[in-house]
Amino acid sequence: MFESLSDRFEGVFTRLRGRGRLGEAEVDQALREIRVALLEADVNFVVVKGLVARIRERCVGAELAKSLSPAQQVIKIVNEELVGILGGEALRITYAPRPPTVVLLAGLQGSGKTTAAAKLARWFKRQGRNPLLVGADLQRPAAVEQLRVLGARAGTSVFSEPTDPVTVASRGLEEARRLGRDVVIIDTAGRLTIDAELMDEVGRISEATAPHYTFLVVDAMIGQDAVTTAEAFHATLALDGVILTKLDGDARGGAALSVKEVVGRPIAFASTGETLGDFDTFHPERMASRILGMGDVLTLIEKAEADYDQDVAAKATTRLQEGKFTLEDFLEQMQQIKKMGPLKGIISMLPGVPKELKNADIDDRELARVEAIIRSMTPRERDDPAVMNGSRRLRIASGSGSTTAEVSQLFKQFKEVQKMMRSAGVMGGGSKSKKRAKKGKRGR
Ligand SMILES: Nc1nc2c(ncn2[C@@H]2O[C@H](COP(=O)(O)OP(=O)(O)O)[C@@H](O)[C@H]2O)c(=O)[nH]1
Ligand SMILES: [Mg+2]
Repeated sequence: MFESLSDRFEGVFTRLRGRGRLGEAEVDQALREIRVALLEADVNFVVVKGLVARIRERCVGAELAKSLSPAQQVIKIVNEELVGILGGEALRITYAPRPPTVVLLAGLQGSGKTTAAAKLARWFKRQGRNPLLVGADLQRPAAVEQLRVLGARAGTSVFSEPTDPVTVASRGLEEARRLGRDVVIIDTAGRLTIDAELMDEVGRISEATAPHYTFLVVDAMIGQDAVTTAEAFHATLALDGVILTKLDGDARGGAALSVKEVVGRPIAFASTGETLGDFDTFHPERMASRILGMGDVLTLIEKAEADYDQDVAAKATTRLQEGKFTLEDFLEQMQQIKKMGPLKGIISMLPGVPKELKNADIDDRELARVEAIIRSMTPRERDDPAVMNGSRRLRIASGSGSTTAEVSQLFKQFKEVQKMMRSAGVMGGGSKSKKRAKKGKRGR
């Protein structure tokens, strides 16, 4: 998703950086390239036209700040405008004073409604809520069963009955009140294309349940059609937002960049995979910086904050500063990183990482191998690699199922890391007095 667009932007910005001052001709050239890149990414052409016009106006206008280089200024402006068309700020869910808060999902068949319903249930649970799923797709017998399976995975029960969709939805609300559930998520039937019958059914469900949030579930892969679909549903349902699914696919991304601008409703949630956890509120500013190749640093920081044990981190920092960072600490750090998910996912979010590395086959087993080697060492060996010798190496190698060469390699790499940290001034490599002087300054 967005890869080709990112590549194009990167090219534009690299060329801009190569120039000192930017005259109108350079800006024009860059804007032409940006326009083509957006159209190729399948962004609605009305959206492209407006966007490029606004960027031009601001680039040519008087707002160029002195502190930034011309290229930086263009990037900044493009970034801000991208954030704008993506919806500005992330949507905040507010809860009905009198529960339950009702969420209605609508959309075409296969757009990902049922999956999104279960993902939403999981998401609400993580917000401390207690949702109930309602299966109002009675078109196919398997639809409710699918919701039950996914609901069970999210740890949420499902209400449904073989009556009719409107009755199921209304009864679902009653059931939620009876059970004391504070959120109700209604999954509805879809069709392959928009038709009157579908609109009528979902319209009547909406009337009967008066949802607080009506979300249209849109498959990002359908590109331009996303906009027409959204317009049609919005006409009947007064949407509150869009849930964009399958952002993990190789879609060109145009849908994401068009929906808000054309329909006037924000993207509320984004779904990025088949498992229930691949789902979160949509953050325009993060998406924009990802498109501009700045990496999704914010997401990474949040992930790190959620998964990283602050005490372990603080301890590691102290150990580094004291110059005592050992293989034992290294192992602890590795455990922390592992909690954040597969390495490939983490690397893909980092800015400035070369494409070759992002696409490289990063093997988490490599991490596991390093871990096995460290685990086969005695505490003394972990603390002071200087005690290592041939027989110890042999013992560690056979204990961890690796070769002595791999064991030596690990020690070599660890020494490199230590050296790097020392030269970067992280580790206390300097004399004691210097360190004390520094501490004194910090203290006072
Ligand atoms: N890769 C990927 N697949 C998804 C995503 N969301 C849904 N799917 C898949 O898309 C298919 C249709 O989803 P479903 O929820 O049944 O769509 P519905 O007909 O709108 O209820 C299923 O195979 C889902 O597993 C997503 O974000 N990423
Ligand atoms: Mg479904």
